[in-house]
Amino acid sequence: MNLYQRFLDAAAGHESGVAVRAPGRGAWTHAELHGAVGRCAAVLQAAGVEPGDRVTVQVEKSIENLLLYLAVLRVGAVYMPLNTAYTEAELEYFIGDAEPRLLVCDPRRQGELTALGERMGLATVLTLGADGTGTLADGMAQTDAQAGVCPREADDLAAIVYTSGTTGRSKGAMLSHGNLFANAATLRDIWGWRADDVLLHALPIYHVHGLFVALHCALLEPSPILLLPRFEVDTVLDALPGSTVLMGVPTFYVRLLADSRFDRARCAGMRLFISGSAPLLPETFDAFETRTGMRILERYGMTEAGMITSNPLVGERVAGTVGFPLPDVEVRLRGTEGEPVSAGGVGVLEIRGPNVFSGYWRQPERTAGEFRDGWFVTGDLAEQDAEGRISIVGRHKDLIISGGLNIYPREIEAELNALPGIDESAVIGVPHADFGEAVMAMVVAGEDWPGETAVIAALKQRLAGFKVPRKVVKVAALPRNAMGKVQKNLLRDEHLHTFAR
Ligand code: MLC
Ligand code: AMP
Repeated sequence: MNLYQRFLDAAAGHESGVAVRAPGRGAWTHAELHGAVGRCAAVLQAAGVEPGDRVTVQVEKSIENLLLYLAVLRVGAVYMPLNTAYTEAELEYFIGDAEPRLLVCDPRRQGELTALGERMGLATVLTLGADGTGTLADGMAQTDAQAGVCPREADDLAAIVYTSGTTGRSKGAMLSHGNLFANAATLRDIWGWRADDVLLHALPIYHVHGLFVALHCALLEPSPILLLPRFEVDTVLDALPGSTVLMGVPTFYVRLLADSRFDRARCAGMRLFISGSAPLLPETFDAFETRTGMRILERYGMTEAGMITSNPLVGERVAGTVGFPLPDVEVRLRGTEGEPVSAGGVGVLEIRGPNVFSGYWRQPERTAGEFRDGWFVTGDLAEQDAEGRISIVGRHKDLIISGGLNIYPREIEAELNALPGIDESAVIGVPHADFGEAVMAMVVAGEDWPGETAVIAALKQRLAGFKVPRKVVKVAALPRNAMGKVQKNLLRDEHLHTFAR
């Protein structure tokens, strides 16, 4: 039941077919990819990695990154990807929490992170560069050994992916081999994956969207992956004619539409554009259809469960809705006290299914707090129409989604409140043309506060750039309700047009 074995089985008989291509790195056949995975797995074992050990990975996207992920699965260890934008302070938290056996980082951060590792009692730090350099790559070049595939049960952990969640600090969602395989097989089927599909892959592979949703479909079919290092309009426009499927966050589609070269002719070979991770505006959906003659397929999911709902491959894709629950996922809507919601009403979406994670790493109480009678409480507010279509209409959780990346206001407020001169703060998301939402902060501060520019600079030292507020406004007081709770909705209304959409 090792998920990797499923990929290996899928590749059997296709050894000489292309598994993955990347600009400047040529094409790798399935035989080459899995041979390299076997060698990488041997290097991991030589570094002391055993089944169940966490392997923390913060490297640039590359074919090597892909094979490292597969090698971690192969040896039965637990893959723990981290956003490349995370600062040392952020890494310190993740490493302290997950206690990995091994950290793999970019060669450029070797000095800084080896020192961090030593301070934290982390056994080994290896490096891996996007150009195939680094100590891990050196190890692979020096070995012919192939580590075997470690047998795993469906419930055994395959990955821990940190997510901001609804309360407290970031927590590690524990995903099993069974969770990941169930979701991948369902998506391959409902999206009609084909052996002649070419996946245009421009998402980062440190989050579930790019790592699991996109890659697993292509690895299970199997079908070729064009692995781009990141989303860039020019590169994606060039790659579209040779591709058939693109998965992206709404910002991808907004940026493509802003370029007049993006047109019907360029999309002639494409069969599917999929959007998710953040709400796709109906105007983007409509503009896309007008320009290309195709309708974006919007789906909805989250780290803890992979994909949950999807618009249909065949049938009506409705703008502003996220479609139907996946065939093996049950959904229900509940009021905040757990009471059922009347037909057509809005409620918190709760879900159950083989894709749903088992809990947060070493956080049984927080896990218990996010399940109700065996159902996972997503924190998203939804409604369901008579046909069963789901629309996400809001969030019960205090969360900002910017360019498909989740930002947890309380984390930023804590950093702001720790700065000299700042008494208290409120962080909100406001509409933004490119990112969907952008981060903005209100601070209550004395005359001696260092000013907006210095505050932003100080936050950049501590937090990944995408979390840093684009604007910091000094206010006399924060609006509060009778319970003393900050009324963020009032702040959002007041600043709705700060970054006009
Ligand atoms: C980068 N920046 C962002 C940002 N991404 N700011 C806000 N929101 C973002 N998403 C900032 C950087 O800090 C930097 O700021 C500046 O923008 C330029 O950085 P960049 O790396 O060159 O940005 P760019 O390449 O334009 O990236 C934008 C993007 C990228 C939208 C292409 O963020 C992206 O690929 N997002 C996808 C995220 C994703 O995979 N989400 C799925 C999560 S899983 P400065 O100040 O340093 O210059 C999930 C479940 C599900 O949600 O349902 O899928
Ligand atoms: P993450 O925790 O990064 O996995 O993000 C999951 C959250 O992204 C969900 O709980 C939703 O709030 C949001 N999300 C994902 N897909 C969509 C979508 N299609 N529409 C609206 N929100 C979405």
